[in-house]
Amino acid sequence: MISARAEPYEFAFDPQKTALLMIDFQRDFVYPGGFGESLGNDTSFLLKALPPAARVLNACRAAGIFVIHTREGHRSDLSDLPVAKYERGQPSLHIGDPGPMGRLLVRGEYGHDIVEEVYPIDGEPIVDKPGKGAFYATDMDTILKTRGIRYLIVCGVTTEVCVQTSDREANDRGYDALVLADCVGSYFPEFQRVALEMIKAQGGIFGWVGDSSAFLEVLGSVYPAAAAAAGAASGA
Ligand code: TIU
Repeated sequence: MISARAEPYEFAFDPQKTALLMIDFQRDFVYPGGFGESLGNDTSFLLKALPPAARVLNACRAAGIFVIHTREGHRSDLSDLPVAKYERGQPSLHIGDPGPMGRLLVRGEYGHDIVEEVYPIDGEPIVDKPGKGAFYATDMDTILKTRGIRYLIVCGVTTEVCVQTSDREANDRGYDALVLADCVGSYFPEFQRVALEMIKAQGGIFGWVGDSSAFLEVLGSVYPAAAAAAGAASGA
């Protein structure tokens, strides 16, 4: 077991039983012209999570930590899209409507896919999910349990929506999860702050909150290749 500085106290984990969970780093949320912007959001707020998340991703790959990615989206016939989700917010553009990056939040479209900086490589499962949570209507739990995973390192967007929903789901399923504050992003700075507060309050009611530097420090001390990979990703 090794441990990373975190709140409300050190996050102890066994790297062999740990997965890096990369949540919804899709063009639809991160870039203008996608689903996120159609909801009235300024997507530029999410961009700053990408460089630290890429460093963590590269370090975990070098350390041999299991990596799993998620994407929120729907079948092209929208048969898994609840009417409630379709209608919510009375947006000018709905899920499934055409946009500059293809049909909004539809699987197989350019906007639905993951951005280049953190794109999956061979051997890293991608879990397509119809909802906000990574465990709802997916085989996420089966994949993690099959690998003997107990600990999760969490990066992704957005902090108070898909990241926190997934973190709560993971908590109820018996995982210990560390959310890296600089590797998650929200359209709302205030929600970023309070979403992270909620996780670590009450002795870590849903889990732990740390940051990429503390995590990379401990990983690099045990796996020198991880330190080199993180440095290479940052251009250091
Ligand atoms: N709207 C918003 O903040 N997020 C989402 O709709 N999905 C995810 O967080 N991935």
